[in-house]
Amino acid sequence: MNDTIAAVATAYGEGGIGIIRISGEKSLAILGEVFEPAGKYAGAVSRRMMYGKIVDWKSEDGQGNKTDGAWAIGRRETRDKEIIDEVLAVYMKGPKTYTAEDVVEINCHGGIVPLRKTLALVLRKGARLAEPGEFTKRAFLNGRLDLSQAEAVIDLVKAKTDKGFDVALSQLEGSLSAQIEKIRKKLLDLLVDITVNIDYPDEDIEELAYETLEKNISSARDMIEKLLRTASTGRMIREGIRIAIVGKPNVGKSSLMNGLLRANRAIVTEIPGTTRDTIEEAVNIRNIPVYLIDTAGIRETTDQVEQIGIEKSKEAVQRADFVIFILDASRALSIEDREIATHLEEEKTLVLINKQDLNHVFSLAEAQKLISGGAFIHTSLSNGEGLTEIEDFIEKMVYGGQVTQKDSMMVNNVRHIELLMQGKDSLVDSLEMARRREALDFIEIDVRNAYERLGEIIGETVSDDIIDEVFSRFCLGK
Ligand SMILES: Nc1nc2c(ncn2[C@@H]2O[C@H](COP(=O)(O)OP(=O)(O)OP(=O)(O)O)[C@@H](O)[C@H]2O)c(=O)[nH]1
Ligand SMILES: [Mg+2]
Repeated sequence: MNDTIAAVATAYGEGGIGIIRISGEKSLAILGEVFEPAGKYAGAVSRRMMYGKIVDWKSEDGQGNKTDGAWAIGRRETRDKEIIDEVLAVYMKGPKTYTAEDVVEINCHGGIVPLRKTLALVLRKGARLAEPGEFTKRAFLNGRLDLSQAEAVIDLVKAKTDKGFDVALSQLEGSLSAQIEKIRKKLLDLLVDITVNIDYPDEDIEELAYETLEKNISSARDMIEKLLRTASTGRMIREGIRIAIVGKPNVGKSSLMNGLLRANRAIVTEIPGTTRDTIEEAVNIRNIPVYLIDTAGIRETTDQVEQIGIEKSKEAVQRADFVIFILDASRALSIEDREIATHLEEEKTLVLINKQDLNHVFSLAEAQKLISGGAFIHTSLSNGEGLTEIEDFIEKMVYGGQVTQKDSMMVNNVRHIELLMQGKDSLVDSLEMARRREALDFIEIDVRNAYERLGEIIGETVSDDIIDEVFSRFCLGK
């Protein structure tokens, strides 16, 4: 923690500018070693941008050895130097910085070579190459962010949709932390009550104590449940959902794929068996990242290539979060339709009765016999009819009707969900014990456990391994 770290903070590649970030005690000193300001200069002022050059001094000491020039800032040097880049540099004094340490940022010309050269020089002057996420980790270790906020930083960077970004931003601003703190405060009060009662068992307050205990435990449990209810939506917004499109050949699967993508991605022909391999494409549907998987039509076949494609279709169904099953209204329901239906879970399936523009040869009731619980939409995909209803349906399914779209407070991180569930389980156990009027010592153990699990979310009671694990998911320079 005491050393000074540096990394390229911008994306690798060519760009208008590229930024080297340095954080730690030696930041300013290192800047002084590598930066030569243009014009008159009186010393670095915090948060003031300076124009100048990155230079590698080539001077010699009395013994003829090359030495590095110290403190170029403020002194016009006449010694030999190699100019590395022309830059804008800024020094930001801690603790009101990203890492809560002294930070320097050097805006170089964006490009792999200038950045690499400047970084190499900065490292030679005493900085160490930062690990992925180390800047944010320092912000956490220095108490500027809690762990859930630090995790929100990764989500912010990796957000795939506006909605995912909103959720991450709200979490970074501390919305989740505030909820967790509220529940923990409640549990802490509970623990104090329990301790008082354990310590003074003679007082005649036992019965009352149990009643209040029950009330408080269940209220804390309700608060956790409320957070957990936002979880599946939150996770889908963050990670996206995989939707497999299945059906027998020629029903219009690839037409749906193209319709939702608003592009001719998959080949559509009147020949059954056109799609032979699964095709995956990402699309943003109402701000939800969706991975669409178009599959080969499932049927009995002796064609080896088609058979492999069909195996992959079946796999796609297994791996999908949701399935769109297409029927062709103009052809009778067949063994193939029935066979496919048996592999689908009704609550995870949307059935499209496609080709509405042609003659219908079976009724909705007949289709419902195939897969009773599923939702049905009538479509005419070659004309783009029904696409809006399908998108409405996906949106409704993801938001589940519980969370309004504007509400950005959602739990979306698997680690947080797991800890909330563990916390809830402990509270359920302790509630049971309170109802059975068991000894307070036992109840205390579970309440304390819940308190600690919630603490892990914000990083108050968390082991180093978990911290390392969390930050290892960051990119370099963040
Ligand atoms: N009349 C009519 N034709 C449609 C409709 N939807 C798709 N088709 C036609 O049906 C044929 C098959 O469409 P595809 O989208 O290729 O069907 P698929 O399910 O991907 O077929 P495979 O890849 O062979 O499994 C094409 O000629 C489409 O133009 C529709 O709503 N009405
Ligand atoms: Mg197809």
